[in-house]
Amino acid sequence: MSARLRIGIIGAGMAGLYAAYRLKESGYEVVVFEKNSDVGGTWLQNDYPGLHVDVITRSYEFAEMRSSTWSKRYAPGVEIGAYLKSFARRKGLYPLIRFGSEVAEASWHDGVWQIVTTDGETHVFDVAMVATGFLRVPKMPRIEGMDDFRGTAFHSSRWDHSLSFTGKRVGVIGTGSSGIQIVSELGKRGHDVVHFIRTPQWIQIKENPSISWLEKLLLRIPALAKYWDTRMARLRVKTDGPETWRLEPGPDRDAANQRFLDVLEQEIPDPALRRKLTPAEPLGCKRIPKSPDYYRVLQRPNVQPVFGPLGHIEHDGVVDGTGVKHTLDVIVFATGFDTHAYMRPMRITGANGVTLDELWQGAVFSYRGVGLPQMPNLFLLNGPFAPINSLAIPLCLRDEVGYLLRLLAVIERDRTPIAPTRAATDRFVDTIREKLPQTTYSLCDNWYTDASGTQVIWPFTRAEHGRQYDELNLDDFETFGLPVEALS
Ligand code: N01
Repeated sequence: MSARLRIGIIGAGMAGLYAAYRLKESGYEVVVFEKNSDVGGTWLQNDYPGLHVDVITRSYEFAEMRSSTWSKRYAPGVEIGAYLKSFARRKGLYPLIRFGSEVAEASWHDGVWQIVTTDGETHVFDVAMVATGFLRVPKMPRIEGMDDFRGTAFHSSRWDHSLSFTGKRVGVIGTGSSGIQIVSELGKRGHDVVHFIRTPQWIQIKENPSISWLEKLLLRIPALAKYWDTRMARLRVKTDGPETWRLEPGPDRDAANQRFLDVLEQEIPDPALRRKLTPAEPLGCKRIPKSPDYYRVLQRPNVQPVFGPLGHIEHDGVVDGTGVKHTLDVIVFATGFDTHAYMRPMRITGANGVTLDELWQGAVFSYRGVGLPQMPNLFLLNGPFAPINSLAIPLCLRDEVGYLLRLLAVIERDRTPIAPTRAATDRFVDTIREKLPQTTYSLCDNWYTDASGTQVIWPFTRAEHGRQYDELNLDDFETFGLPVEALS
């Protein structure tokens, strides 16, 4: 182990950048591996038309670099991308990052992590930190005939910007946040759009006003910015209800349900269409897409909703489940991500040759979202059971990285690698599994659901997420002895 820990971070998205910044500030030796040519991760790869962040953007910033220049309450994706680049530049992170450097494998040998990139280079670290995210690997469905399609087809996170949509008929498959935003934008631009809706989703209609020049001025003054943020937080509770409605049944959940039904009634005058757009699944079991205008756009003459499962795909279009053919020039697969890939397909091998795939056979899990048994000195950010639905990512990272910094100080002080024990990890996972059935997340299959049928999500409050890290709980960890030569 070197005098100051050498730490290899995998990924330069929001998590990797934030960790790199905090670790660098603490004097650690940091190298970041990033397969893309710039920072941003999800916000670099997703750049479809209409992309906006769906949390109030002032709560989507790092506390260490506040911004007063967002154009809208829910800022366009391009502004988030620019913010992350600016964070990396202003915090001096670019020199730490090896771009175009994809990690193929990481293995624990003789008390260090060996990180091997796809170009065959090997790098050695005391600690590995995996910040690869969970919305990274596109999920493409297998639909009969899809390879015969002669138009242009792509996943929402691989947008073909060379394509002109003028005069083209576009089919969008999927009603998650991506599909809703894409259909709204293309529809508003007047394109001919067919939206394939296999399962209607609950959609929150939220206006997205511009932030005026006066507000931007106020946001430069910390006391006034604090007032603005408090006002927004209150507004959020008013429109979204208290965070606990998802976590336990009761009147708040019933009230939320009624609010959504009222909005459907207001937005969709045609009862037949309203019936088709009213979800059968319980509110909140899937992550709720937000949009100022999706329902209104869907009722425009240039936008056609098609309900039910797809039939098959032919060379010039999609045949729906009732046998009707929809002739198309373009198909956008807004079909989501393999959210449980996490650091895979990287090959990760921990102590005694145990691999990540062996550890996660059947189900993904973690210790407090950040650690794994048998993986000494390997830490995850936004790992399994992180509060990815309820807490804005920067706030989640503040909790996680704060805890990891304290753990790293112990590792450096004692010069001993550590990993959570299997027993402590099982206790943590059991607490989560016990609580999940009360939450809305457990009420349907969604992208949190793993192969064993468990929703991999934080089922407690935001405050409890922070509080779980109050104590280091070193008893939950075991040490991994260094080889004799490393001790000399
Ligand atoms: O993906 P999803 P997403 N035939 O998994 C449908 C974040 N995000 O990319 O419900 C027909 O939610 C599937 O249908 P069904 C956010 O966390 C954030 O939209 O399985 N349809 C579903 O409708 C979000 O939750 C932002 O019946 C098929 C859709 O594809 C997460 O990313 C913006 C199908 C997948 O929905 C993922 O959202 C965008 C098939 N064979 C995303 N296969 C912002 O904050 C799948 N579907 C900006």
